[in-house]
Formats: sequence, C-alpha cells, structure tokens
Amino acid sequence: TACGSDDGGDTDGEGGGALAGEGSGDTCVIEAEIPIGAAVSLTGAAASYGESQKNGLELAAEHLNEKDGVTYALTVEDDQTDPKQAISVFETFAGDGTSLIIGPTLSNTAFQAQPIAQEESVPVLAISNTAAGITAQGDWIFRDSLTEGQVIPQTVAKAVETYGLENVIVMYSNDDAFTESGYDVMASSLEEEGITVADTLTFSKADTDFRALLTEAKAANPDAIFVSGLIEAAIPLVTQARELGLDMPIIGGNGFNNPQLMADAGDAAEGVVVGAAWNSASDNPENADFLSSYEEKFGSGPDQFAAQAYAAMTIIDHAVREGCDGSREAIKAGLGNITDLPTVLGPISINADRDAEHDAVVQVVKDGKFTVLP
Ligand code: 1QQ
Repeated sequence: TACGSDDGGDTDGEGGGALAGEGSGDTCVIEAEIPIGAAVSLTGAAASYGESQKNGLELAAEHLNEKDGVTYALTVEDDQTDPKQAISVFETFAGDGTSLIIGPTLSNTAFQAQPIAQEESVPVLAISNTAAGITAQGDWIFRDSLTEGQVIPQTVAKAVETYGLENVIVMYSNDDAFTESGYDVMASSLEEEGITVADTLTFSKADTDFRALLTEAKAANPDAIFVSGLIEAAIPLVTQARELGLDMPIIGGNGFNNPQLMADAGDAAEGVVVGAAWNSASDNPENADFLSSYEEKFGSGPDQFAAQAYAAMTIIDHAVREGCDGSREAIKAGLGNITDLPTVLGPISINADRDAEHDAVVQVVKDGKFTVLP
C-alpha cells in the first residue's frame, strides 16, 4: 500500500495495527492517538445545545487523557444546525481516518448525515438525538441519548398525577424530525392516560410569535399545555403564554432541556416541566466529579447535553479498552457490549437496537433551575 493512502480506520487490517494495542481494560496500552470526530451545532438555531456538548466532550477528553494507556485526539466541528454542512463534516471524518463520529446535534440533521457513516463503516454515537428511528438507519449507528419514547410517557404520567390534568392543549412544530417524533409520543401517552386533547396546534420551528395560537389555546381553558419544540421556539412560546395570562403548567419535550430557557424567559419559565435523561442532583461519584470539574473549567454548571456528551466519551473509552483497539470495527463491537457502565447519566447499557437504556427523571423549573419534580 502506498504511503498516505490509508483509508482510515484500518478496518481492512492494512496500514498496520497502530490503533491496536496490548492489554485490556485498565491495562490497555495503545501507541497511536485515537481520532474521535464530533459534529455539533456551534452556530445556528441549535448552537445553545452544541456549545454545552462541545464543553462536555472536551472536559471528558481531558480527563481520559490523564489516564495511562490510551489517548484521544478529539476534533469538534460545527454542523451549523444545517444538514448539508453536517453531511460535509461526516464526509471529512469518514475520509480522514476518524475512528468514531459523535453527533450531530439534531435528529433532523442526523437522519441526513448518518447514511454517510453507515455507507463508509464509521461508527456513530449520537449524544442528543431522541427521535424514533435514529439507530434504525444502520448497524454502525448508536446513541447514548434516551428517545422521546423512553422519557415522555413517564413525564406525561407524572404531570397528570401531580397536577390532576384532564383537558389539555398540545402544540408542536411540524417541520422538524425530533419535534414531530416527540409529538407522536405525547399524543399516544395522553391517550394512554385518558386525557382529553382539546386542540392540537402546529407551528414552524422558525416561528417566534405564538400569540395567535396561544389565544386559541386559552379559549379551550386547558389544565396544561404540552409542547414539542426546540429552544428557539420554546423561549418566546413560554414567555408569550405567561404574558397572555396562561398560567397553567407547560410541559416540554427534550428541546426544553436547556438553561437558555430560564436565562431568556426568566420568571415565565418557572413551573415548566421537562423529562430528562440526566439528573443534575444525582450524587453518584461520576456525576459529583463531573459537576465540580465542569464548574471549575467553564464557570457555570453543566446541562443535560453536556452530561450526555461527557458520558459518550466514557462509553467510547470503555469500548476501546475492552478490545484494546481503537479501530472503527473494534469500537463498533465494543459499543454493542456496553452493560451497566457507570457514567454521569447513571449506569448505562446499549441494547440490541443500539439505543441507550438508563434511568430518566421528571424535572420542574424552580428558582431558575431544573429540579426533580417531587
Ligand atoms: C433531537 C433533540 C434535540 C432537542 C437535541 C438538541 O432531542 O433533535 O433529537
């Protein structure tokens, strides 16, 4: 093989076993740095999620690189909240020998970019994609984020019980893969609970003025409003609801798991209910260490998206060390074996569908912070 023609990943065994080492687990020693690529939204509408993800990834890489034996070379690229850009980033990673791709930030983007990785046999670990069908795109696609299907049903049940809901309004943006998927789960969960949905109101993810829809919602005198939307819509929607005198609980999907909501909507965000894949109050040792080191490095606390990003690197490290091999093929095999691995999200397993399994939590915004709903 000519020098420099390495197709990356060494999945064919050519180019030598630089990514394969000696030992296993804690004793694994690999000479070469393991190249990990991340495509997250650092600009565009999803940038507030992506910034947290970048922080979580960088902190984790720093921590892992302090351990002996295996070193990660993490490259974080901007998917610009744009599927076309994500495709281009995925193509670059697939071509340059990157061992695994993390991301992209949105499901809507992932559905378009992931086929590149699947085609090129590059493992993908999604860290925030919650739509149904993400991992069904192929056997190289994994995720550590819980699906809306794993989080919304218990969120709906808890809200119904806590607030005695009978009659509600559902609102969602019908031009995004994640918000549509989240809506499907909200609708079926509400039906399961025997709740009357007085009206279902749709909007566009780019909308910022919800006054007309909220006035319609108000006319139905609902006990609560359920919203499947991204943060850019969530902030004005919640703000305008309170301005219009809609004081009932607002229950959001994963798009609401963003401290930007409290920063920008202020008091209007108080009482908003969100199911989450990370319990900020969890005192497991991994989380306690994560909370303090994140705060120290970035000057503010992490959010769910930073935690899922951090956990991804823990998972990847376990997969690499298990076979003591940082190639694409070996990481793929290792990801399939993750069982009860301690992480900042709690013990996590990857199931046969390559989806994550771990505990979820229902939170409410109180004094500007997400707290566990008692
Ligand atoms: C998805 C999501 C978003 C809220 C991630 C930021 O859950 O697109 O699947």
